[in-house]
Amino acid sequence: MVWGLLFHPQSPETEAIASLLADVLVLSAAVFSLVAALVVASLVRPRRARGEPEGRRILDAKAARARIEAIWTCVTVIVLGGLFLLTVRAMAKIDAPLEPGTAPDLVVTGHQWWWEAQYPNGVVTTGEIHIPAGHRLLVRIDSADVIHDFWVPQLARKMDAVPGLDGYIWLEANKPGRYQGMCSEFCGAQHAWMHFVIIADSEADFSSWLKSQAQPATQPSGSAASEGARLFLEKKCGDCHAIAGTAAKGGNGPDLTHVLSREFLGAGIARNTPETVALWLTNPQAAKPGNRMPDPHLSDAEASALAAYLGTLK
Ligand code: HEC
Ligand SMILES: [Cu+2]
Repeated sequence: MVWGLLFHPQSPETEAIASLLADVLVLSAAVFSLVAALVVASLVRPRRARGEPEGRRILDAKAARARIEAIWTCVTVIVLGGLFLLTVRAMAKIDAPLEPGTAPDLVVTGHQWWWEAQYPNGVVTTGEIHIPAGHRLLVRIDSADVIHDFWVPQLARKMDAVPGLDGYIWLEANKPGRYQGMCSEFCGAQHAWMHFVIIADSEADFSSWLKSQAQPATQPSGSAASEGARLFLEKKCGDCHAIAGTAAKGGNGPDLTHVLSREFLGAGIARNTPETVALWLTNPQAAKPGNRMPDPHLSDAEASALAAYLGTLK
């Protein structure tokens, strides 16, 4: 039906949101139609036209006034009470506990301008967040700097990412697939390029993904890549970026341990290709204007050594 063309809820939580919206629209349409019909009827056929005496105004008749007031008060209370119950029922399905007793299955942190996800086994990823389809995960939403808002329209309600304040949501996908997410609270220059994608995998795919992401980076073998690994530390890339298994432990930029396994760079602004990686190294401000990575001022040789090293980080 038309509804399906407009919205594609893909989790029990968003199905509850969509059906609440449908209920509210139907109820509002019914009230609107009733009121509109009464107004039109009284305009089209006033009493005089119906051959009835020009009755006294209702407000003059005390008893009639009391009855009508009672009716419209009751109707309003019933309608609003119904909406209240529907809303509370939907909230009970949608909202995660404010202070859950168990540890979250996933911690997602908003940064200017990219999202980081941490799994309980220590895996950290950026922008492409895998989950097992059909499982309801408790997700803690956090911020490293300003207020962001985590939103995957097909899967979950919105949740603000407020520094120092934990927000919890349920995140779940009925079936495997890719679900686009974005930051939904203006947070600075590149707010519009703060995308992420939830990748719901089958159980087997998810556990093999998690296993491969848990591997530390392998020592590069080729001479260019080894030189790149050395430069990564020398050029202070490691102050902002972490690469598991090396001395690079920075947290101000995306974890690069498995950067090659990701499809996008810069929170969705570009596909992850050798060309875009090269641009990111030689002119990060051209790759994503205003982003928090300063130009590292590399020579061509240094940039290609670093690119060779990053090319080993599967
Ligand atoms: C001051 C902190 C800082 C330093 C130093 C820094 N970066 Fe970055 N880098 C960032 C931030 C922040 C981003 C993400 C920007 C965004 O998407 O908004 C980034 C993004 C990247 C990306 C794209 C990754 C992705 O998943 O989008 C690569 C590759 C990268 N940096 C490599 C390097 C290398 C190599 C060096 C050293 C020459 C370096 N960075 C130095 C902060 C830094
Ligand atoms: Cu934001």
